[in-house]
Amino acid sequence: MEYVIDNGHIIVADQAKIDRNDRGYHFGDGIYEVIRVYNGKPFTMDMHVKRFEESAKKLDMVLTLSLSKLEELLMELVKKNALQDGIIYVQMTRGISPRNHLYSRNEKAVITGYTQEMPSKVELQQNGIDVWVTDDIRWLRCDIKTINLLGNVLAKREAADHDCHEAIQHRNGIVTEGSSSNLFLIKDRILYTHPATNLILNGITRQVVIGLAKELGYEVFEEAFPKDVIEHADEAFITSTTSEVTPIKSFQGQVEVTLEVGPITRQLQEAFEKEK
Ligand code: PSZ
Repeated sequence: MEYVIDNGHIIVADQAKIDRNDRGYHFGDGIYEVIRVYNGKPFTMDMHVKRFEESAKKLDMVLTLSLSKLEELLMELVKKNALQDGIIYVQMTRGISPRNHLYSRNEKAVITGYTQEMPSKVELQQNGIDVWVTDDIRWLRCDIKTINLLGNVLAKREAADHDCHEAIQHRNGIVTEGSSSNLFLIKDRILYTHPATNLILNGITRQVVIGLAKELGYEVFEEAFPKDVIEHADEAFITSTTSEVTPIKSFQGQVEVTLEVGPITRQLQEAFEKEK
């Protein structure tokens, strides 16, 4: 039997109901997190729930349960679904009310969630992916993990239409991030990635990988760079909860570069494997 979180409670999946007046449907008015589970154990759950709370605050929403209660609830769901290797998805919408742009601060937030088996993408991590370079058309609060992801989904579709696995976005020539991942370049043994500003989501995997790189003795420059410098990179990879550390073997579209999967990317993949 599959269980889900419905309005903050764990119930049988078939019995879950979504209200058609949920503000998530009307406006994409909500937030989410995706948390990786390895061997039945959530990975960096504390960082994810903290970011969930921060996303809520930035959208003038209030979490209706404490972070420790939320962690307990998610752990209970993992156990009930006997999830071994996969993800937990959790989201909170602002509430249920007839369509109206103006929200009230008395809305009762709706927390839903589910789990899904998902093994690591070993083949992609071994061979690398092709990425499509395109304009970043998103709003100016990409630091918030909102369910409103139109810019991201259009970029992902555009990438797939060019047989690429991920879109790498740039804003006026400055590279920001992937449609659902963060980007790292390596040049002369130094790692470069966009700083954690309002223009990117500060990925949990990004933060873990920056920590691991520093522990391994590498310098990490959290600096914005123009898309033209991609041509001079020695190595490149993306990070995310589901892709972990995935090498890039080519950039296509507005930048055309072919890359080998390099030794530092491999070293970081190994370090990440140990961290799991
Ligand atoms: O399963 C999926 O489709 C997932 S799991 C994580 C994401 C998608 N996306 C995370 C993400 C993102 O959406 C953007 C715009 N930038 C960076 C990331 C990476 O964040 P973490 O490392 O926290 O998953």
